[in-house]
Amino acid sequence: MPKNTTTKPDDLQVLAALERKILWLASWMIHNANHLRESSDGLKVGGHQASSASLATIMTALYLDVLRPQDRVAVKPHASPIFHAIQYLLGKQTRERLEAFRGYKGAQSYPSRTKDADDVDFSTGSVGLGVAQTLFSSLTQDYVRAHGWSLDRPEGRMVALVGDAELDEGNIFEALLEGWKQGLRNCWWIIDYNRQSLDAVVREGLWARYEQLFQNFGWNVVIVKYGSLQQAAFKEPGGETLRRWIDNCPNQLYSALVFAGGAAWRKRLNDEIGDQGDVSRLIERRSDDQLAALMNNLGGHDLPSVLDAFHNADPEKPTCFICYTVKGFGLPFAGHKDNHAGLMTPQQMETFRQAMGVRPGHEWDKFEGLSLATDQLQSFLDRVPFSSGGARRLGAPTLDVPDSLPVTIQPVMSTQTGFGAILNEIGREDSNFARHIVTTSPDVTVSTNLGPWVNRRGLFARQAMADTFKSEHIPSTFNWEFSPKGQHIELGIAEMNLFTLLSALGLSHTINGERLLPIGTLYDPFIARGLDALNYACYQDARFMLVATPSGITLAGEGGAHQSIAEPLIGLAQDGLASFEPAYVDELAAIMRWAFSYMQKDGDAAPSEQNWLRDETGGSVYLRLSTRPVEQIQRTMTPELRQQIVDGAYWHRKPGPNCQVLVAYTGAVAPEAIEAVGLMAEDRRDVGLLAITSADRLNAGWTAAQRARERGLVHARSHIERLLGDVPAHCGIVTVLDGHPATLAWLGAVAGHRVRPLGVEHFGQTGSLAELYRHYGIDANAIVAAAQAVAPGRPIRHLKALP
Ligand SMILES: Cc1ncc(C[n+]2csc(CCOP(=O)(O)OP(=O)(O)O)c2C)c(N)n1
Ligand SMILES: [Mg+2]
Repeated sequence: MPKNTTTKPDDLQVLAALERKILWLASWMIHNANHLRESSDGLKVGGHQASSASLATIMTALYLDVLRPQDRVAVKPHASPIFHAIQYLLGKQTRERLEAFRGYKGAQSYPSRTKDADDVDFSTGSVGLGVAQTLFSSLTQDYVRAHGWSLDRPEGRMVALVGDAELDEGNIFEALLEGWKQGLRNCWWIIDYNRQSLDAVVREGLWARYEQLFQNFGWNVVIVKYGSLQQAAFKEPGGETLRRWIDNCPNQLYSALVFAGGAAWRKRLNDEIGDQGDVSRLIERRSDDQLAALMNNLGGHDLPSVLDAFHNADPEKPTCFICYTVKGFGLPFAGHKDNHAGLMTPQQMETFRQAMGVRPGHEWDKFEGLSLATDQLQSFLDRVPFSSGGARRLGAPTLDVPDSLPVTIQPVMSTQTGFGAILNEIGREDSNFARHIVTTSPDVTVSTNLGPWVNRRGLFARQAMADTFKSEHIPSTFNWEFSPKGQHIELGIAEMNLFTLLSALGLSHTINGERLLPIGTLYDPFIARGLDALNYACYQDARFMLVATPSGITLAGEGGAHQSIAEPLIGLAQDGLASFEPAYVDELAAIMRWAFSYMQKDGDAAPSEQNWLRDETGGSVYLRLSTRPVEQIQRTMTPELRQQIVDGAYWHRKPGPNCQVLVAYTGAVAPEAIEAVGLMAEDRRDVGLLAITSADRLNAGWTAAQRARERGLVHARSHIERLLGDVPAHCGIVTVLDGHPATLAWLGAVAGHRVRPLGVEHFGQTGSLAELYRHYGIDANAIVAAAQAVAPGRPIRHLKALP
């Protein structure tokens, strides 16, 4: 039920004073940063000043009155200065960082969980993603509580401050649909309806589309259009005429008049509704300044209006607030369509400083220029509920991971089948570890082999839903029963939602104080579909396991639309994501075992001397798996082998001292690599076979070790440097994977060997596996031909002519 809390008049007065202060500090911060930049590299700060001002009132109301410690907020990227200014007033941000806004180690241009020091809840920057993150965080909170965790903490509201142009991002609508399916609650999206984007003024009447749209998805929509001055004026004789005029005024014209000021308002209003008796008198009673104040008094700049709207929201329903605002409100370029990158000139800033009563040299003083007593202001800030709850970053104990993940290895098996089997085994257990795993998939649960796990652990929904096929006794392989205890969250197809949900689940330890071990599955090529959301999740340091399968042209019959090429390069380059592509199921089990522990790490220990990787800092993990059945190796998993698999490579066949050529392979093309080595054994000496389980980790260790040596640690050696250390300089290397050849091409630079990288560079097509491997040049014959080219010698007898 609505709380109907109202804010006391004294507090309103303080809030109004602090709102002015916040706008001042934010504007000063940007002005200051601009001078800093201009003097160094001439770059101007863009996008912040006008965009921030638009949200000053709303954010003052939220942070200083409405929000509670358990609430979490995604702030529109360009409102970052307002956020930092508020944190400064609350004692959570330093003056030094504000002075260095946008500078080295200063407050960040866009709020950042990982780079800012003042408790950003959700990073923003790529518009649309922070908005969806709040929705999935609310679902995550429900998941955690439904499982009986974090019940000693009050439920938080997940709040997004959304730019109106931000709503053009499709991922927001994908999230909306998912929110409806999952029974979203405790979620607020506050739209800063300033009717301006970066370039210009937005289309007319968008608010009505938003209203219908949100209502269709089960949201409450609250329109905060008129401020209290306007509401009072509408009650005066002629007020209704004025309201109609405001309602019919096009966005562009309203913005232009806001910019032009009181005299322009008067002329326009008189021209259009002037000779209508009462309304003329309503206009005449006001000076130019008063008229401008009235016309600019949109709901989003009126503390009583926004406070009233926020305090009366119903937590059981998601709520969208459409708050009318003016971009650049309170600043000289308010409303101007070109104001996005607008900056106040030194003269304008000087006028603003005087109007704010700020003395030169006192620009950063917290209460400078405010007429209320310092004690009153400080004691108000000390009582602000939002900052009364101690540390905002929560923690959760590390979950014990079993020493090994058991799995029955069939003689011939794919890594995808292995993944399903490993999870199925985990699903049998009633351990704390197993209980904290949560899986999710965008409508590819069954085809990525999560089915057996889901059969054991059930699907999650806040309300139980039976599997009708089961209750009707119709045989089915899969048990599709939903309950609050289920451990699989089934998503619609949108991959953006998968990554945003993983981002939310993967931050549960710090947001909800309960750690989850999220695993998301999808087809490898569709990583590209959600790539920005994946990048966003990593940037926030969310922790999850991404299992991408099937992958590559190995998926022969499916054709080019389903065959991934570039994803191994994404795995190599994506920060915060350790990527693996195992060939065998015992490798996969070793990697997953390590990954569950890596996902939980949060230390700052120095890199390990064994691989030069910073494993103690932890991160997320990407497993690129395949549906290709591969003959498995019968072997005992020794601790040494396990470590090498995790470090990224091991000798499948160690080369002899006179090795002329070695083949380095990754993933499901292992049989081709093995076959090729066999074919050339008679004609090249000591051929080696290097199994690469993680090009990413090998590469990262290699660059880190080089940097360490450059800093003077002369003995630093990475794993790949050790492996290739004894390989003679004249030895050629053929690398091969079912993905872009550049993934492994760098291996030649490690110790100066000549490399011929094989892989897939062009869109695939349908065909049999043998046909496609031959066509794209990653079959055994192509490997042999490449070996002959990089390691000349007598002709390799088994080599056939290439197609
Ligand atoms: C994904 C993405 N595309 C483009 C941008 C560049 N950009 C930053 S703000 C903005 C427009 C913002 O308009 P709105 O959301 O209405 O906020 P306002 O500036 O009006 O406050 C754009 C296009 C971005 N940050 N992220
Ligand atoms: Mg806008």
